[in-house]
Amino acid sequence: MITLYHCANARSMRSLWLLNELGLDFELVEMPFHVKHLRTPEYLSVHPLGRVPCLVDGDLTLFESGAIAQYLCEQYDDGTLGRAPGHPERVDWLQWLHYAETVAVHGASMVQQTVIIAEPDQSPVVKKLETRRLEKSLEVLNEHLSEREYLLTGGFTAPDTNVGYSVHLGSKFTDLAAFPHVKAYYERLTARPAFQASLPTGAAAV
Ligand SMILES: N[C@@H](CCC(=O)N[C@@H](CS)C(=O)NCC(=O)O)C(=O)O
Repeated sequence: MITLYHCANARSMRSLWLLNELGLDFELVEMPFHVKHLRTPEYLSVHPLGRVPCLVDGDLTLFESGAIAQYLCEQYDDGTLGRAPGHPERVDWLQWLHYAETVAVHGASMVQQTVIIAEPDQSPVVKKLETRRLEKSLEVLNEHLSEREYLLTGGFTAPDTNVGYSVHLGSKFTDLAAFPHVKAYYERLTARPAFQASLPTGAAAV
C-alpha cells in the first residue's frame, strides 16, 4: 500500500498529481501546513525534517519530490510518464524533472517572505531578488516551451507534474502573461483531471 504525506499547495502536490496521473491506489495523509503538525514525534519518525512530500510504499520510505517521481515511474509506469535509461529522451527527462526545484525555490522563498514571516521582518530586497530570479527561471522555460507543448517533445511526462507545480506556485508571485508559452503550458496542465484532483478542497482551498 502506498501512503503519501501531503500539505495543500505544498511540493507534495507534485507527488499527489503524479499518483493521480498513474491511476494508483494510495492513502493520503493530509496535514495542515504548520510546524505544529509537521514536527510531531510521530511524523519526524517518518520524515527526519518533518517536511512534505513523503511517500511510503511497503517497507520503503522516500522523501524528495524528484526522487518520488523517478521511483513511481520506474516502479509503476508503462513508459508513458517515465523515460528509462537508454531512452533517447532520458537525459532531458532527468534535467527537466530536477529543474522543477530551480523554479520552486524562488516561489518557496516568496511564501516565506509573504506568508510565514511577519510583515515587519519581511525584506523588500529579498522579495525583489527572489521575484527576479523566479522570472529568469520562467524565461528559460518560456524559450523551451516555444517549440513544444510539454517539456519533452514526446508529450506529457512526470517532469511536467514537478515543473507544473513550480509554475503553479510561481504564478502566485508573478504574472504569467509575461511568459506566453509558459502561460499556455500552465493552462494545458491545469485542464488535466489529475491536476484538478490534486488541488486542495474545502477549507484548505482558500
Ligand atoms: N526538495 C524537497 C523540498 C521539500 C520541502 O521543503 N517541502 C516544504 C513544502 S513545499 C515543507 O515541507 N516545508 C515545511 C517546513 O519547512 O517546515 C522536495 O522537493 O521534496
